[in-house]
Amino acid sequence: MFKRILIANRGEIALRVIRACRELGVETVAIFSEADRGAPYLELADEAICVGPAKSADSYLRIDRVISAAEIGNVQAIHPGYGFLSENSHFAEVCRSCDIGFIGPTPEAMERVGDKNSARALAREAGVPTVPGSDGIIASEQEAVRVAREIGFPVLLKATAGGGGKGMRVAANDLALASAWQQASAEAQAAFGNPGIYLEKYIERPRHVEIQILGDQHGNVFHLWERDCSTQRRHQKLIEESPSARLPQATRRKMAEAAVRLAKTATYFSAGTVEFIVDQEDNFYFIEVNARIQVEHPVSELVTGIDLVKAQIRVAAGEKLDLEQERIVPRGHAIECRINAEDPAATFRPCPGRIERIIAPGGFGVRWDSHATTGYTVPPHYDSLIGKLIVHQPTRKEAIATMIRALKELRVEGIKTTVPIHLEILQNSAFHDARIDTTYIERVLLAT
Ligand code: MV4
Repeated sequence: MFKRILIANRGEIALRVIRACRELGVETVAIFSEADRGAPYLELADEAICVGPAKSADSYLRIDRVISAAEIGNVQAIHPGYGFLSENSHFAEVCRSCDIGFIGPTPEAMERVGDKNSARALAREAGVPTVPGSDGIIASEQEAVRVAREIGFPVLLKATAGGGGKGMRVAANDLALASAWQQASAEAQAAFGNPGIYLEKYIERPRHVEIQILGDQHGNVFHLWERDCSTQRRHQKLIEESPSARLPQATRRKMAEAAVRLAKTATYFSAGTVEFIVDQEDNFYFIEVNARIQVEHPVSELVTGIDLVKAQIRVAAGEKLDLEQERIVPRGHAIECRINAEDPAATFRPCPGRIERIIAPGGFGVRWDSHATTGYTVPPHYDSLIGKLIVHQPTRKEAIATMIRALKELRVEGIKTTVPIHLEILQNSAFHDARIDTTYIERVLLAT
């Protein structure tokens, strides 16, 4: 096991990793930018090193500075968290060349699953259902029209270097497709430095269901069942839950087994998420792999009882996972609400600023993962997440009731947060009846 680990991240996920390390008896080195100097969670690390000014590009994203901090801090490994450098295969490669452990997949596995087009090829090889579409990058408008006519309109154009909804465009017919292909390609080149576009049949009003996987360096890959992340707004997840409320057991099992096959085909280890969309007839289609620990990982931890961050650290240290798939039986129902410093009444405009007072909820079945404290100033430079409220109860109905109780108990004074929209969603009949798809929030709830 490592003696000392650097956490190349900030905020709630940095605190989450520090907690896991402390329980493993591993020392921690935190990094911070000038904007995070003095943040209370940094005091929980054994050492904290400044890596630069507020701007991410000059601090948290500076590979040279993170590696320097790792050398100064005399660490054996780095945990990247999520976002920032967590899916940067060059960073994972630099760690390896500096003989510093990277707590995540190998650079090769990260690239195999990270490029959307190569991931689709892996999925086909692993017998994982993919959305009917092009067999790779579309080379011309003519090819786009030919493929679209084969699979049927509407179709969706996607950037192979994109992800998370960036660079997607729907086309309803030949004429629209020609111009959409031009624009999507130009946008992809501008946004990702790669104009590669592929094409899929557009699945109307899908649900977003993802499978948590966990592999070690001895060829073992396990799944921790699914999370339903359909409650989103503009590809920003608001609420995640497990299990997925309206998915037949057979479908859940087939998705989970498909995800494990894909990970094994990719020789993937550490934590990862295989993302699917599910149509109205419960058909599921592979979309992409997220080669990192995700914001919503606590939902899976609560229903399975497995600490995913500790498992990642153990795997990176070469340990074999002490798990058996048959013994990973989800228990109860977990729901997570992302508490962001945003104003839902003003198109979720970020609202950084000083938290005059914060009182966290507690009680039976309530988990509050947050770095925020009274007097903490939410900086404007990074994502607006200030904490995750996660509840775990025997049934979904009870979990919803506990979440409503905990949201009403949570006090955050001095800044606006997304608490009101969560209360509105949790008391909405469509959410209660689990009739939410990925378009519902924008189509119905925010249409007013
Ligand atoms: C799709 C789709 C419909 N049809 N692919 C959005 C980003 C990435 N996660 C994949 N996404 C989608 N891919 C086909 N062929 C609809 C979405 C989608 C979506 C998917 C999951 C979660 C939220 C979403 C919101 C809008 C669109």
